[in-house]
Amino acid sequence: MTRDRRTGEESPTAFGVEEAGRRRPSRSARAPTVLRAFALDVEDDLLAALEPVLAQSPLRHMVTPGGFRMSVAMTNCGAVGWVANRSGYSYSPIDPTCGRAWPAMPVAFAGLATRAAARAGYRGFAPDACLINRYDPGSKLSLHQDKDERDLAAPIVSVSLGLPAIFLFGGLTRRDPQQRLCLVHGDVVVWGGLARLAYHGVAPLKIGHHPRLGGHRVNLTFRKAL
Ligand code: MD3
Ligand code: FE
Repeated sequence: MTRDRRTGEESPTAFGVEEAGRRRPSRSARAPTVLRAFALDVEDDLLAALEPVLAQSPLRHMVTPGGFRMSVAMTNCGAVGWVANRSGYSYSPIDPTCGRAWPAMPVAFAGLATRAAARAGYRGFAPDACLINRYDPGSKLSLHQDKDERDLAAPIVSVSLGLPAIFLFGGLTRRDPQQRLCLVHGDVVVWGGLARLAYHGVAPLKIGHHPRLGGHRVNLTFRKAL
């Protein structure tokens, strides 16, 4: 962990190894911005807004193009939603399970994402997609990059709720060394710059009990997909 000299915020360094003979990208370009407890003052609004979203577009286990059922249950809100199926990954305006539009992005969701991005230096971030991931004990997310969005210059904002998780992130290749970051209820992370393309994943969720979310972790991931 390092501390940003300007803001005092903790941020893990994103890339352990740099190419010999090249200038190291600045720390701010490589590292995500970790905003501890940033969502806590709106947690009631977030959880209240989540209910009707899940009622309209229920959580489901998507199947990857390779035929694997994902252990994380997912749904979306916003103009478009991330979907996986046998033919690939894409952003769709339609929820395939009900054939209708995804629920609108709640104002409390979008407002939080915009404020977090601004705090990290990204003014005017207006997400059009929010992927909602629900982890049960044992659920994990294998190492991957997020590259299905059109504008990779826009940051991704993630909000952690419920049980803590160990988040792994490496560099621009699968082989780069990985760092671990424990994310707990209320933490918000802004992934911009080089960190936006880092390989990342989530270790299997440990059993536990959270006063607001019971035996689960919920992650909200805000993106500009279109
Ligand atoms: C780093 N979700 O949905 S959020 C995903 O906790 C995803 O549910 C994880 O990875 C979760 O794709 C991690 C943090 C996150 C999201 C996007 C990133 C980290 C990222 C994109 C690039 C680099
Ligand atoms: Fe991801």
